[in-house]
Amino acid sequence: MRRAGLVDVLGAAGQINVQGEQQQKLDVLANEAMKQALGRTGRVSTMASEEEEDPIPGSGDGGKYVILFDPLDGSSNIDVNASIGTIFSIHRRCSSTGTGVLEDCLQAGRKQVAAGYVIYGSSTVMVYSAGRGVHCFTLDPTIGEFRLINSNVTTPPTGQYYSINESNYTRWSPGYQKIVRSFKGVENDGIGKNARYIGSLVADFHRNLIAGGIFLYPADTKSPRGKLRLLYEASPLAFVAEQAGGAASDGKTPILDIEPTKLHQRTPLVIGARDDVAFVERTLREVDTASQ
Ligand code: P6P
Repeated sequence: MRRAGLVDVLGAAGQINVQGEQQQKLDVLANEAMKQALGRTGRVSTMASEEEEDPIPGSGDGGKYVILFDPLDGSSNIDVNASIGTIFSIHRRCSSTGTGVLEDCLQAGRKQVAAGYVIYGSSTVMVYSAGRGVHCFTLDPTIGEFRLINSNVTTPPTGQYYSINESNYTRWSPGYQKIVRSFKGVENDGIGKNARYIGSLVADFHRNLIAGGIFLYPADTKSPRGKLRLLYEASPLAFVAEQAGGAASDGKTPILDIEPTKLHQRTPLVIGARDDVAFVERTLREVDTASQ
């Protein structure tokens, strides 16, 4: 990415991934890099990637762990040099033998042993939690190592930002329309939040984690199950959000409590400041459930 444009890694790879999306060259490169790096550890029995239909066999029976990842999220932003990221979710295997086992991948987010992301922005920052707080590291290119810059990161209970693609407004439920009017200050005497939307989940999530905010990608008439994927986008970020004192739900149920049934299943996502997430859930109950 740092040399995109100088070497031939920009633009489309000319193939469609399992999601039906145009794969970017860097998507393919990032996916191969993740598989090679993780496969060599000898600790991973099974991997799953946004870029591949089926689970990927890891390093044989010795692997205790399962890793699910989105190798390069937000790749539509690559050619315009906006921040993009890698998201990862780590579980203990539940199968006793074999590799590439689907049941190992279909575990609820509450069972993650660790999760996090790397954001490729003005600096390369890795954020993760292993269940004891959230910790941030910055890559020091002079030594090629990640250095701890912030431990036990917490996110403000009420955020100053809201992040949502407002061009979908007409496709939302009345509840989400009311929520966004409230965030804009239309519903309560002009007291609202600042809108910030990069269109790259990791970048929007990271800003809200650090500065305080809420990200929403509701289900709508075009994406009735939402757009974002549960296992390697919503679930790992929900793990980080909860560890930082935030919250994440599909508008009703905590993301970490959703029992997955398909590897690439999608979910609505409301994530960030816990009081804002609670406000969204309350409003949806009052407006949408009441009107059903
Ligand atoms: P929209 C990027 O393609 C992505 O998967 C996420 O990184 C991002 O939050 C979302 O899609 C943006 O979607 O529909 O607003 O362009």
